[in-house]
Amino acid sequence: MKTGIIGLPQVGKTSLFRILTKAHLSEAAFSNPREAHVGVAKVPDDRLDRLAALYDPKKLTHASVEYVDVGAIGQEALKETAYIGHLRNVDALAHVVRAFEDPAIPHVGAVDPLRDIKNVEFDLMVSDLGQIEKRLERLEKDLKKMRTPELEKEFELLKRAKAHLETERPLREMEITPEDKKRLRGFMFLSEKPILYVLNISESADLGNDLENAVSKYGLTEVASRPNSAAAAICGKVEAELAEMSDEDAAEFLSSYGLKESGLLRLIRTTYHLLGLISFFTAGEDECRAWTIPIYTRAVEAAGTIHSDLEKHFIRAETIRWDQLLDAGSEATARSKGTLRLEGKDYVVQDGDVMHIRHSG
Ligand SMILES: Nc1nc2c(ncn2[C@@H]2O[C@H](COP(=O)(O)OP(=O)(O)OP(=O)(O)O)[C@@H](O)[C@H]2O)c(=O)[nH]1
Ligand SMILES: [Mg+2]
Repeated sequence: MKTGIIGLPQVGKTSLFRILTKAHLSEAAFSNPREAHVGVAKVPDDRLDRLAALYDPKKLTHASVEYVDVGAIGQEALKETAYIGHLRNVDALAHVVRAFEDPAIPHVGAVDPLRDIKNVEFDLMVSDLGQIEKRLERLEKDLKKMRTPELEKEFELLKRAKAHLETERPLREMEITPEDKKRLRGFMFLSEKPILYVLNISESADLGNDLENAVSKYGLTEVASRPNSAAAAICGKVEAELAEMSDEDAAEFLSSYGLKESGLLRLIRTTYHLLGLISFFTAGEDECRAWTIPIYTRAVEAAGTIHSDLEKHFIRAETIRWDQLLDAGSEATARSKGTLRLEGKDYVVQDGDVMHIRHSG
C-alpha cells in the first residue's frame, strides 16, 4: 500500500516524509525537489504491542504503509512523465497543506488552506481530463472500425467521467458500480485516489487543542466529509523534534504540549482507514505480527497474505478476538472458555482477529 505525498512548493512535504519514515535523507536528496523519495512507516498498534507482552516473541512485526515524496505539484510537474508515473502508482494521496505562519518560507500569497486545496485539486482534475480526452479520441476511431459491447461501455463510462470532471468534482466523488471501477482501474486517475488533507500548523502553547480544532478552524470540515476524503492536522516542527527523541523524552515532551500521542501516529492510522484496510494478527513465541487486508476479506484470502501455500491448503482458521485472547491469558484457556473459534474459508475476517491457520501439506 503506497501513499503519495503531494502539495504546493515548500509546504513541508519532505519534512513530513522524513519524520513519517524516519528516513535520514542526504542533504542532496532533500534539496532536489524533482527526485522522488520512497520510505516505509510502521503502523503503530497498541493491540499488537499488548499481544507481544503476552507472548514475549523473538520478533515483533507491525503493519506498514509506504510513502512516496514526489516533489511539488503543479501543471508543469504534471506534464513530466516520471512525476506523473510516480503519482499514478500510489493507492492514496496525502496532500500537505500549509497552515503555518513563517515569513521566511515563501508561499503563494497568504496562508489559505482551502484555496490551496482547490488549486491542487484542479491540477489533478485537469491531468485526468487530458488523459480521458486522449482515450476518447482513440475510442471513437476504434468504434468506427468495430463496435464491441466492451468498447461501448468504456466509451460511455469515460464520457460520464469527463462530464463529472467538467463540473469541477474529482473522480473520487463519482458514483460508480464495482464493474465500472474495474474499468477505470488501468487509467490510475489522480483525482480518483482517496485523499487525506494534512494541515501543517504552527507551533503553539496549546498545541493539543489547536491540532484538534485545526480542521474546522481552516474550513476543511466539508471537504474532509466528502467520499474517500479525510483531514488531519500535524505540527511539522514539533514532530521533527519528536522524531529525534527517545520514547521517554518524547512522552514528556508531548504532555508538555497537552498531547497524548504524536500527530504522526494519528496520521498513519487515518491513512490506513482511508484506504479501507484492517489488521489481523498472528501470535506466537517466534513472532507476533500484524497483517494488512482490505475490509471484507475472507479467511482463506487472509491466509494467502501470510503465504500462498496457506491459501492453497487451507483447512480452518483458529480465530479469537485480540482482547478475548488477552482476557483468557493463553490459547489453552481461551479454547476451554470457548472464545477460540474454528472458522472456515468464507469467514469474513474482522479487524483485531488473532488467527492461526490450520492447513494440510
Ligand atoms: N515554520 C515552519 N517551517 C516549516 C514547517 N515544515 C517545513 N518547514 C520549512 O519549510 C521549508 C520547506 O520544507 P520542505 O519539507 O522541504 O517542503 P517541501 O514541501 O518538501 O518543499 P519542496 O519539495 O521544495 O516543494 C524548510 O525550510 C522547512 O524547514 C513547519 O511546520 N513550520
Ligand atoms: Mg520536498
